[in-house]
Amino acid sequence: MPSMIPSFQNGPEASQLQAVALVNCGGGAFTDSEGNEWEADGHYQPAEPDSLSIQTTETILGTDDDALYSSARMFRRNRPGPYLYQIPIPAAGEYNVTLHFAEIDPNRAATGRRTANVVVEGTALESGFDIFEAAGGAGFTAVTLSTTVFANETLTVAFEVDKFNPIVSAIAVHQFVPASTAPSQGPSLASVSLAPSSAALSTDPSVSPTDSHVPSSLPSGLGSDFPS
Ligand SMILES: [Ca+2]
Repeated sequence: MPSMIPSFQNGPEASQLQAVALVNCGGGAFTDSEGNEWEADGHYQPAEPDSLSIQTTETILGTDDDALYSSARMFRRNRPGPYLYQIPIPAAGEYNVTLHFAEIDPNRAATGRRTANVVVEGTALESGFDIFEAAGGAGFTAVTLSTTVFANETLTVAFEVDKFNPIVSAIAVHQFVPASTAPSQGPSLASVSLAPSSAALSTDPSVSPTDSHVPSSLPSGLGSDFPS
């Protein structure tokens, strides 16, 4: 895959992020506005119908890539877990993981109506993560969480039920590549907010430095309901 994020500083030496896996949870393969190629949903458990793909036709705010967020994998809380993505990676090492979310069910478009613990490689990234709240109190709005973890063979993202059914819109896994050996050309993945100067980084004091929220502010209209 061509994805590169130029000029990312990883400690004293410059490095770049190269896509290892870009998964469009709940949706099909597509190429985003930056030319990154996302694969169709996969690597998840439990299989359908214990988890479901949900979709909306509403516009998604806070992104140029509505298609990434207008579909989501929904894990049904009353079906057997655990609720996981297990994504193959090429080698043991450090990986950047960015999880993409948007609340696309209008019945969940209020604070506290859908919360989940988000666990990456066994470490809690967020407890009681509330997509709607993270988006500044807005549905149909793109939000991301990012972290860097060490992983070997597979990278596991787990969703633990807190309130209602966990959902996730997309998962991006990037590896760090020294700038001196990285390809010099390639589109950036604009939705991954890693640049220290990014104005999109959250100022929420409850968010740890390894996380980033990218909220927008406008609510949206009605959509369809989804099964539980
Ligand atoms: Ca999706």
